[in-house]
Amino acid sequence: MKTLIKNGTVVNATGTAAADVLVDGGTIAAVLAPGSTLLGFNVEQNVDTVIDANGKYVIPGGIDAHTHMQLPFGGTEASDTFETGTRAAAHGGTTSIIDFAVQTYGQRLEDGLAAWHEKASGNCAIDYGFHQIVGDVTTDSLEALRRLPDEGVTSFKMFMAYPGVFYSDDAQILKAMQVSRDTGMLTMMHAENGPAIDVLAQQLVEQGNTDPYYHGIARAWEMEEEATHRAIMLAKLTGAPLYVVHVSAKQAVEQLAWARDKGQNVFGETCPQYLYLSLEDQLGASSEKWGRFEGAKWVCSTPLRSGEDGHQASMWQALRTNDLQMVSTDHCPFCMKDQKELGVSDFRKIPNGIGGIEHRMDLMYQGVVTGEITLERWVELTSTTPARMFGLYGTKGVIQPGADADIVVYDPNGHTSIGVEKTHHMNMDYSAYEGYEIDGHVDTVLSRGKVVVDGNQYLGAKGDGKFLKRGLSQYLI
Ligand code: DUC
Ligand code: ZN
Ligand code: ZN
Repeated sequence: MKTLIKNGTVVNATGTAAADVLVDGGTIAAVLAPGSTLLGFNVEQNVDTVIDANGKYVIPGGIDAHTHMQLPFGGTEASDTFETGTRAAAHGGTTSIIDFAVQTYGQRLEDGLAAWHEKASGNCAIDYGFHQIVGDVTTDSLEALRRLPDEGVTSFKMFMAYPGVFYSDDAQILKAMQVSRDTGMLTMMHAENGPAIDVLAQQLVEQGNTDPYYHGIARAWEMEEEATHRAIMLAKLTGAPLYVVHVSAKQAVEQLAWARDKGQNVFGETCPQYLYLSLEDQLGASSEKWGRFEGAKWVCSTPLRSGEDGHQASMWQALRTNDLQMVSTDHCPFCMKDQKELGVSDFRKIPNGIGGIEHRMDLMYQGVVTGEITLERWVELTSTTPARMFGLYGTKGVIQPGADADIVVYDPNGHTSIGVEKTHHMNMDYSAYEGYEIDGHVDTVLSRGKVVVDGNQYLGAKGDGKFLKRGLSQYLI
């Protein structure tokens, strides 16, 4: 099966050029100058399918390196399954995800990973890999961690937040980071001072401040800055490469930039919610239907930050200056009904998470339209760097011969209206980005050569996606 994507503008992280892309089976066979006779035959007459990308961008499929399908959390479970979540991802131009396999307290690490394989296998619309959450640091789990690169799991996440759930103390983090140093695995960190946050949250509730807004007050930026610094110092001491997830505070970015300027292998991601949404406008929102509980739609951790303090502008700037290297979603959807509602009288009981896997490519493209980032940087932040950071580059993250034919044809003259009654395939009863208008549109999506989305129509099938055995990070200095 051969496909020619002709007349398009190919955008890679390294540059943009008018080019035709020849796909043979699941891989890219050639990237040709328009009208090229290099192959010695009329390419168009020798393919099965032609996709005309005239006036459109041809980009490597998005890679969302931070998702939580079916995560048991906050007394419930994230509402997207691997089937619904990856289908929504495909609609939004994302062709690979890296989800977090969970080892819970008291569980063997291997069993946690096996459970995630069980959940995902045969259900995904697009390719998927795993990071490992280390929820119980023991001699056995550290030994098991050491063996994970052989299974294609080359990064693990620890939590400085959520005492009693996923939390690890500094001693446990230090021990795991020593494994990270020895193996080259990337340590991913949820950097918030959980024990201190929990005290602040309890005091707020005791004072009668139970609305979602106070989730953002309890999880103060000082607690993110402090934890980020502590993680950096532990990483420095041990020599572990560090990747801080869902960065939202400008002071945390300053910590990352400080460490990077000293040559340390320290990286960070942010998420669309920290670029577009704020403490005042979303966590503090009220509606006729939900009153002040409306803000529960945006309860996630790290929390949305104050627009008055300029955190959002600082995130955009850090994306331009490479103080932050990439954008993931932290896709962790919960419905308002029966899920977010658990915290109707106490913000601490609202399951933490926002769904956005379907909108990441569009929301980041809007940053190109508004002049926040360049076209090439859009591709770099959403596909190329995630591939390099997590050991997939060459196969993923680039339009070049030999790479997987994970390709998105994106129309800069198209339009996307985000809303739960409009563009919405995630298993949620609301949209965190309701009313957002995007000056672009995901037209066609190929996953390893197969057209899975064509003009809003889903043509894929569950089980199309295969497990990605990843190598070590290709981003280290
Ligand atoms: N933050 C969230 O908002 N949800 C899942 C886990 C996390 O760290
Ligand atoms: Zn986290
Ligand atoms: Zn997460």
